[in-house]
Amino acid sequence: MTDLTPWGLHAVPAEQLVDIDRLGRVIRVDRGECDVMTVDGVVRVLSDSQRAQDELAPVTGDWVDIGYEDGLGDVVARILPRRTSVSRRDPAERDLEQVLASNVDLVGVVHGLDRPLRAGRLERLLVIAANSGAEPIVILTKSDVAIDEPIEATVRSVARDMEVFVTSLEDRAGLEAVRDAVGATRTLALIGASGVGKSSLVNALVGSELLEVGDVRTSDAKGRHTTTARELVMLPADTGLILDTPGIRAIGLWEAEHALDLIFDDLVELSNECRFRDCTHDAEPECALRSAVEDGTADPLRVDRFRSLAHELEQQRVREEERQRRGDRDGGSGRGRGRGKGRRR
Ligand SMILES: Nc1nc2c(ncn2[C@@H]2O[C@H](COP(=O)(O)OP(=O)(O)O)[C@@H](O)[C@H]2O)c(=O)[nH]1
Ligand SMILES: [Mg+2]
Ligand SMILES: [Zn+2]
Repeated sequence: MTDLTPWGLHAVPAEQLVDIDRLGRVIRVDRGECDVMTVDGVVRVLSDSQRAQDELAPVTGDWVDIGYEDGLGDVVARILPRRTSVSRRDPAERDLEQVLASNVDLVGVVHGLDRPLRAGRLERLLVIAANSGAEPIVILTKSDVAIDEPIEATVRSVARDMEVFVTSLEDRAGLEAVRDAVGATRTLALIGASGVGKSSLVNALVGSELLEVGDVRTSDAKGRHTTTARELVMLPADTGLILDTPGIRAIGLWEAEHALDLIFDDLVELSNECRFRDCTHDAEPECALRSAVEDGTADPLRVDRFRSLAHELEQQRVREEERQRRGDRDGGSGRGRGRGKGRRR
């Protein structure tokens, strides 16, 4: 019997566990099938989203109820409500959410110190991390081959009061600290570009070459990468769980207004002093953000990035409202392509 407690079971509210037939946590998702950790060990389960669930496809980290269907075998019958979910805008479809991982406690935004860091990219990843409902942290890898740029200072200016870990696999620096931050029964999801060292970090923490490392990347006909799955792995001696994700290039935000406020709380606070409540900090008179830029107390680039992210989310909201109005008119017809991949809220 596998004890599901180290897999994070205690975080599932008891009332969600009534009427469950076979409980398990999704530890890996492949096309149409997934691996689910259950009391009987890992079970391979069919997860054809189109068939099983119209709107909700299982993602790594989900708690699910496994059912059985004649001719199909084990299937994902139901996905329990997600406590947290890391999601972005689907890169293939502008107005669809794509969930990358669920029920995680920490989201580590990973960057390699061997390459330059664009503050705007880090900000986007942090907004995605914070928007999940989990705690965002930053992990800077490869300190042994760090380039001569003030990356940590940039990270500080963007991540401000978040925890920042600096690691190197060369001398295992920082690894214990990351492991301690995860903690037993908790899940850390890693997100970041390809090649920054996410899978190597997991392997180093696990103590074996469990995950594939290096710039291995193949594409299917549609040009998406399909190599690395999102995988949930247990650290030795039940000291926590890590969820590795393939490198993400496109980091479109999805309904992340609240997280934007968290990452830019200083600017949000300042904007309360703008004359207009709906100030876009563009050409309006008596704009507190523009004044702060003019008198040198706010970073003009950071203010620009804040404005453009806020604008992106606003546009998305407008489109969503329009779609809902249209949907109401045609009586809610029109199933979207690829809808099973995410969830429209
Ligand atoms: N020098 C050095 N190389 C590292 C370190 N961590 C990862 N790498 C290398 O970075 C490359 C990409 O690592 P990988 O884990 O596949 O990155 P991922 O795409 O984020 O999963 C591999 O060649 C690793 O060996 C480190 O701490 N120091
Ligand atoms: Mg990897
Ligand atoms: Zn303003």
